[in-house]
Amino acid sequence: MSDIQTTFVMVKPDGVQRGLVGEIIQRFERKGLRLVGLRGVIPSEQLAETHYEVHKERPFYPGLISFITSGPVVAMAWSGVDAISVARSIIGPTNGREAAPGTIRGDHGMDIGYNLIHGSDGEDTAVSELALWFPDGIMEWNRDIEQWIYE
Ligand code: IDP
Ligand code: MG
Repeated sequence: MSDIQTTFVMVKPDGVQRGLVGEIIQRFERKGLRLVGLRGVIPSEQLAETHYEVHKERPFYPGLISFITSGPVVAMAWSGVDAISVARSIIGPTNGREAAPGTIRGDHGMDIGYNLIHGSDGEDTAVSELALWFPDGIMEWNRDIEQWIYE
């Protein structure tokens, strides 16, 4: 089995405030992704600014930083074949009003900024985001049911 990836996923403050943490984790578990990191944190300005550095010239950036630092987030690492694109499709497109029902944002979101969850958008960002949010590394473990997830 090639192309095993690990991706960074984060329940944003609106998802935590709305009590959607369990619901969101369940979707990734149920899909067959393997949980390799989980951490609750109230992000510092520095952490949020580093995470969203690519957007720093965008008009929504100041609001995005104050939103992400406003309360607890749940940082996660999920592993599996093509985990990066699989997670993005579970999450749905940025704007909840346009996201299809069945996706997390499509089922629970009505906004482009308050969109409940983040997922890495590529291999390079997954590596840098995992290093940023899990500086002590992620969990190395084998899952007994793996043989029933992949042929
Ligand atoms: P993504 O999270 O779907 O990858 P990006 O375009 O990378 O979306 O934007 C990062 C985050 O910035 C979004 O998830 C959302 O919270 C916020 N954001 C993006 N575009 C807007 C906007 O036009 N207004 C307000 N917030 C935005
Ligand atoms: Mg993005």
